Amino acid sequence: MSKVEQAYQLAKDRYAELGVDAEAALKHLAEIPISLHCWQGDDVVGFESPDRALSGGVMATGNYPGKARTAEQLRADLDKAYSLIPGTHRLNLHAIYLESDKAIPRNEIQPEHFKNWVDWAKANNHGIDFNPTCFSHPLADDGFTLAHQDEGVRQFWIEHCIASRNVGAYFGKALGSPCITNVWVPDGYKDVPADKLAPRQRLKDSLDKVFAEKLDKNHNLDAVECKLFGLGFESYTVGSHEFYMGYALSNDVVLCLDAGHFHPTETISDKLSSMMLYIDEILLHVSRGVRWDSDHVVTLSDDLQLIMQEIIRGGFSKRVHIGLDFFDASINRIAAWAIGTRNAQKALLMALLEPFDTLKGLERSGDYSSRLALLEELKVMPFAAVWDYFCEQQGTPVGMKFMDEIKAYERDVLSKRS
Ligand code: RNT
Ligand code: ZN
Repeated sequence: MSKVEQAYQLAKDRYAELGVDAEAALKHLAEIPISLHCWQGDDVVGFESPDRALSGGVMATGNYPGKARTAEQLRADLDKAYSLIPGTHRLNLHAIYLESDKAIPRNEIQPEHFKNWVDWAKANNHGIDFNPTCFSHPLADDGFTLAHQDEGVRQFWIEHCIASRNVGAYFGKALGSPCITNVWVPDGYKDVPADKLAPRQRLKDSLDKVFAEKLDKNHNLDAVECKLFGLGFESYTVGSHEFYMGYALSNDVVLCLDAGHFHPTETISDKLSSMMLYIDEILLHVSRGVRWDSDHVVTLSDDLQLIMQEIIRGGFSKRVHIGLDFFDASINRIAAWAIGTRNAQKALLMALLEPFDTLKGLERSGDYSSRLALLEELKVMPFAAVWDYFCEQQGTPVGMKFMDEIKAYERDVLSKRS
């Protein structure tokens, strides 16, 4: 028996004393896919027009060497990342990650431009999720897309979103797992607008046109993502939380909640138990806001633990889809994926190892002192031994060993890229 397994056996007994089945927790954890966002691998550049600057109120800062510049490189980097993350996971693609010999206008993207991604996903057992790219484009330069005043510009973005849904349906059909196609638009103003209503009316009208054709939900699931602010869009965002919550509920689409898109003390974890009473499915963009930025690498914070607790306590692991959304160009990009994803899984495992019935019992009987005591004791239970065992069981590196692999890949592959 390996040292890792010995430690696990001891930890398993400790959890059993609390009435928690560690074996069952690991089985459940292995069944929860996390959708890795392709855009961490190249600072949200894509392959459509590599010289185009990132816009839309998001920003990747840093200049760490070795970023992926071709789809082959990005897939190789993703393969490396997945090999360091226990379990089987999905990929979240953006429209600008298409592959084509000639320039394709965004409103003309087709499934064929994503064929290589499908072949790769099939070979690696990944489902794919998708996003229209309504930023980093001349027709988005004034900060408006689906809510633009100009009907022609609006129409262009409507067509792009429709084309993206069709690509999503192609992914879902080809891979036998529904693709969540998530619409996020940056639209908003730097300074306080006079008319907050008209852009929202236009966005609503555009979305109605985007979603007019019903697609088979076994292939494509539509989602919409709200935001409070963006860099340069500090005063007003058309697609606010209330806007999209209302839209998702009245139009039967998935609501996407990004952890970095709310006021600093407002948490998405607290929204789940409310929203899940009214909506079928939710998509999460697990992220970490730091001051103006909504996209730092996910750490094992209280915030993250609360999100995963709410998913597990509520029994929502099939109805809440977990995606990641961060982009840090100041550290090794594969390390960013591995660290962030492993943290999301650690938080899930912690939640799966909770004696939730006991906690509920204490609460019902009004024993809040014991509730607090137990919650705090849980933080020092031998969780790490269970996590290490999961990594070993799944054939992925235990502890800091994943960084050794990243360093070797950096030396052998990344450092040779110009
Ligand atoms: C932006 C949104 C959105 C993007 C990606 C690239 O604030 O979070 O999800 O990060 O689509
Ligand atoms: Zn997001």
